[in-house]
Amino acid sequence: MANIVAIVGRPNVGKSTLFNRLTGTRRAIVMNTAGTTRDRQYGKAEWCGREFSVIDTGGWVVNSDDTFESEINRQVDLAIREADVVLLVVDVNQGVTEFDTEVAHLLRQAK
Ligand SMILES: Nc1nc2c(ncn2[C@@H]2O[C@H](COP(=O)(O)OP(=O)(O)OP(=O)(O)O)[C@@H](O)[C@H]2O)c(=O)[nH]1
Ligand SMILES: [Mg+2]
Repeated sequence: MANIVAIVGRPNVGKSTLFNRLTGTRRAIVMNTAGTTRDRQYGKAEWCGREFSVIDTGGWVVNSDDTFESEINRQVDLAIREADVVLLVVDVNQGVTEFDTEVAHLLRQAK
């Protein structure tokens, strides 16, 4: 797979909604509950005449002790390593929160 875009961000900001829009599908489950997406999911997208692969990921939880959340973080980490582009999604209504800032910090470390 080439041209991979990973959609990353804290829980419940609209990552799966964006995945569905980009892939023209309803494969990703969208719900107003944080932690809906768990496994990463791959799809094909075309935007402005360019084709690429897109990965939906679960919401990144900073410094979590919860086993489920740590496993989701591990999945996000795999997607980041694989991706050519990482797209950080934030909720425009809430603005940039401290969790967004921490996720951004982790992404910068991933170079
Ligand atoms: N108003 C508005 N609501 C949105 C938008 N995008 C997503 N939502 C809503 O926000 C909620 C969360 O959307 P998801 O796409 O499931 O969010 P997510 O980031 O994938 O969530 P997790 O998988 O739990 O991390 C749902 O109720 C969506 O309908 C948007 O652009 N505008
Ligand atoms: Mg989701």
